[in-house]
Amino acid sequence: MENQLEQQQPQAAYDDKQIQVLEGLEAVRKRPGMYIGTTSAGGLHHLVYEIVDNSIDEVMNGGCDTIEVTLYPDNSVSVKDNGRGIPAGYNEKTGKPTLEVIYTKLHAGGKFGGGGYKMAGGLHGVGASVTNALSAWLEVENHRDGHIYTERFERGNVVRPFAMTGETDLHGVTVHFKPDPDIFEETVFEYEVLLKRMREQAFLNAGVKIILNDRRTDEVRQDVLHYEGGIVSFVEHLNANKHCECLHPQVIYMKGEYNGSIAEVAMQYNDSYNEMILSFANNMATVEGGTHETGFKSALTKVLNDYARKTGVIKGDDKNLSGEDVREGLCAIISVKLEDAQFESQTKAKLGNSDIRTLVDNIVSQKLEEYLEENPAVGKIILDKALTASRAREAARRARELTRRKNVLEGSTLPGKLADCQEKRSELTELYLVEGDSAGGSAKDGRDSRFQAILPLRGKVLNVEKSRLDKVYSNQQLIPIIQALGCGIGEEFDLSKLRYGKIIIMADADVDGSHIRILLLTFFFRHMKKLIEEGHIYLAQPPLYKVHKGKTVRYAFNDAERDRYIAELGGNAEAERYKGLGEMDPEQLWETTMDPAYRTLLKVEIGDAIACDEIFSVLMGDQVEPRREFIEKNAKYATNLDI
Ligand code: 1YM
Repeated sequence: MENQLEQQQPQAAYDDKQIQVLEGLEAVRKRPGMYIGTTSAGGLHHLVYEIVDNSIDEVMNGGCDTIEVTLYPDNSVSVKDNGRGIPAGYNEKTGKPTLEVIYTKLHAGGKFGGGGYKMAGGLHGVGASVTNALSAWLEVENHRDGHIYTERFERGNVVRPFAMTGETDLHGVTVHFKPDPDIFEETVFEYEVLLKRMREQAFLNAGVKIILNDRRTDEVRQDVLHYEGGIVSFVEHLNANKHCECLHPQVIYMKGEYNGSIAEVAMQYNDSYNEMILSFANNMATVEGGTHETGFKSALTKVLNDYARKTGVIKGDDKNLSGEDVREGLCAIISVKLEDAQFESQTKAKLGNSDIRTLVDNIVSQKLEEYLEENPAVGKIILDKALTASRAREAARRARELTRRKNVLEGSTLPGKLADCQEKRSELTELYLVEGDSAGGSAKDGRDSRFQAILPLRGKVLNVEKSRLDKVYSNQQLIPIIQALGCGIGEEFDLSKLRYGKIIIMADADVDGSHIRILLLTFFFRHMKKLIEEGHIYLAQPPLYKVHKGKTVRYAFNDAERDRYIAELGGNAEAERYKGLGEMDPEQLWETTMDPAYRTLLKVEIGDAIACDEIFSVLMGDQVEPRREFIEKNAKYATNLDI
């Protein structure tokens, strides 16, 4: 990236290295998106990660065990570590202080030839200079070899030169900076976002202590993140937050090394029906997986099948357990550290190094087999879980076969209640899932039938969080939805067959409506996640009030809007509260909720896969107490509770 950039820049007429350095940071300020993704909240937090990453590198190199991150009232933030401190010398080529080079030169030396585990590619590792370029000011205080060295920058430029400013018994680096409000749309850090990232880093680097302080209000908040158990603690944390039962008390942990690369795996089964595998390469989440994940999955399936045959649980011609069978209820973390990480895919979130697949496969094949030999009771529990999953999958397959023979789940039959649209190109079509027959009737009459299809839903949808696949596939409320969408489900899901580009859930703005929304979202999240990931699922926003005076009518979507319209139309104006969609006539429903020119749709997105998994488990799962706690904690966010 650095080379490309330098080529794109006009050739400097003067051969002054200082100028070139400044031009480098100018490029960052001109196109910040290229370096940190966005200039909204995501990019803002990224500035902190870049600095913390340097401290984490020092942890990995064995020089540092404590990192402290502090937020201040002026929206500045400091990161302090107790590592070796930055070398205090001068750069041979430029004659500039090493510290200054790190903070002013893009990509200074690809992790400075230090032999660390810095990543090549992706947003990660673009480094401290990017944070400096995008900060209104940044100060470094470096404790090394008994001396304190400081330097200050503003918008990437040196304003107080590098100098020795004192003596010290300590060692380590403190960086204090304030993101530039001219660059960022959002300048207020979100504590929870930083906390999540710092916790993740603490899990991934066993033993490091990360302290997070919030000094922005009188009530100082502090979290100390310190896990001697590393990724074992990570798995315990994830399973505890899911509020399900673990099937065996101990997390299984495996680690191995080859050719300078290290791989670690921690895993534990719970009684849910979902799998949760999180993978990391050099402490960065690889949300699209990659070779480390593939190696893990294939070894797991192989080891458990071998073990099942060896113990006689599977015999002779019996079918093998599938990958999905052995991963039902599995929570696992895979973390690899390697020198030259290669990333695939657009988002650089998929690891490509093929030797890592072999490494992880070997470790899991060997260590898991040993573990099962030594812990036959746990082995039995895991096989029981996988066998039950396998039987359920078999039952689901039969249910699907049966319904398929009647052409039920295939696109060829459409549900009787569906009022389809004329348009066939799915980019242009919309399917409204409407709560209740009467609202369904209004929607049918009010819609633009050229591109809008309506499927009324009667009664409560199945809670799939508590149901196995066979029940899902034979459920009378879900079958029409699966049929209408046309893209199949489970192993046969095929996004290219989707019949509607937008799937819009339209339910009342009351408790029952919320329940239907969450049940449908649970179904899509657990069984057709791609639809959410690819942005096909929407929530309709029906108005809460009709404000009218004479023939003038306004629709209000919240109380403030209602009051504004009443004031605008004059004191006699009347406001009527809609009790439900069914109360609106077809024209009103079209005007307020379905007409693309005026309606508001909320697109459903998975911001945070772990948080989503937890929320669905807590809200829809077996245990009542965590649900009560969640609702109490979040009730304040519910704006229109109808009791
Ligand atoms: C709050 C941010 O940057 N800590 C930090 C940075 C470095 C070192 C230690 C370090 C690295 C090496 C040797 C090495 C850096 N040094 C360099 C460079 N904290 C923070 N702590 N000695 C110390 O990688 O070989 C770059 S970063 F280039 F000078 F070595």
